Amino acid sequence: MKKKVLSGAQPSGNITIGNYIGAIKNYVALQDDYDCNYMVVDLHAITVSQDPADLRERSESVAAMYIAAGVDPTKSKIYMQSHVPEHAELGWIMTTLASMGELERMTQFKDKSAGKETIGAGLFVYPALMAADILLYNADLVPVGDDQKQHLELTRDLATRFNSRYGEYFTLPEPFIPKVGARVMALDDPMVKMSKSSPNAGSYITLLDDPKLIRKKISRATTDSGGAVRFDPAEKPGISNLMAIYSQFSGLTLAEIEKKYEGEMYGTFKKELAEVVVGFIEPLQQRYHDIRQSGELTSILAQGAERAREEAAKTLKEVRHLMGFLPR
Ligand code: AQP
Repeated sequence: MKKKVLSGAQPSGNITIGNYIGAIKNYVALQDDYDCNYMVVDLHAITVSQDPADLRERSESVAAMYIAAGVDPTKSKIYMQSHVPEHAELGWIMTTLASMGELERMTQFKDKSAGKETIGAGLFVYPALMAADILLYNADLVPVGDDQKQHLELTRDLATRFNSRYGEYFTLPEPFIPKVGARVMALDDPMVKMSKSSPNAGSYITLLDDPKLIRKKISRATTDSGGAVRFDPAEKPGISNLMAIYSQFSGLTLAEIEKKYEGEMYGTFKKELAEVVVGFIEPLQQRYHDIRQSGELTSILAQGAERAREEAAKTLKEVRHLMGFLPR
């Protein structure tokens, strides 16, 4: 039997090159060898307020983007998290296993709640729902960016806690994080992660950005003092971030990029980086629009959810039994 993979992205904005490099590229790479579930995690997205019309549009957009990026719905299950209600039920169970202290230590919660007057309880318990997403299918591997590593560790802790209280049941999942581009940084501030919901559109590149806009955003990206194109995240975080992006879209190693741009100025490097990114994104956007216009998305999502639900329902039945719930 194939090992299992689970991952997802929130429909909280348009998919960025950070989401693609950190996670979605690996969704595609793993789908031939693993039994893969790729969700659009709409229940996660509502942990911050979402306009209903935007949520609907982005949900379809993220699903279409998975396919445009190369996720094959005949191999992988693509579905909406909310179409498999077992996620919410196991999410509640995981919430009861998590402690306040553990959840308070989550850096993503700290970042997202910083400076806010009101903080939704959903944002606080989000990592318990993420643990449920993964454990519901006993996933072995979770392709994610570096920002999700801490949530993965919590998932393993919650699984271990469940197993020791109720009997060995859950598989402890491993994160699958790219070596280069694990945390793509914001274009305007290389000390901050690139995020699709950032209020500053100049900080990110989305896979739906117009080529002209991509060129402009890259030309304005923050670089460091000293002109050499050299990978040194501590001393030269701006150019190092751009080099990681170049590497992921061109297939060149960081050393090859350094060699190629030896003696060149940042300007030349940035111009060519923009063409590398645009060269990848233009055909992807064509595929994306074809999928949106084909009208096939609804049935792809329905089939994905149906296949996922079979397995999810089985897990939940066993979990309820182990915990002492009366059979239905
Ligand atoms: N900057 C990034 N570099 C590398 N990987 C990243 N990921 C996110 N940002 C980067 C990875 O993309 C996947 C989907 O992310 P998500 O939608 O579940 O939520 P997120 O991690 O909170 O991503 P964003 O873009 O920052 O969304 P918002 O703005 O809504 O919070 C995950 O695997 C993530 O690691």
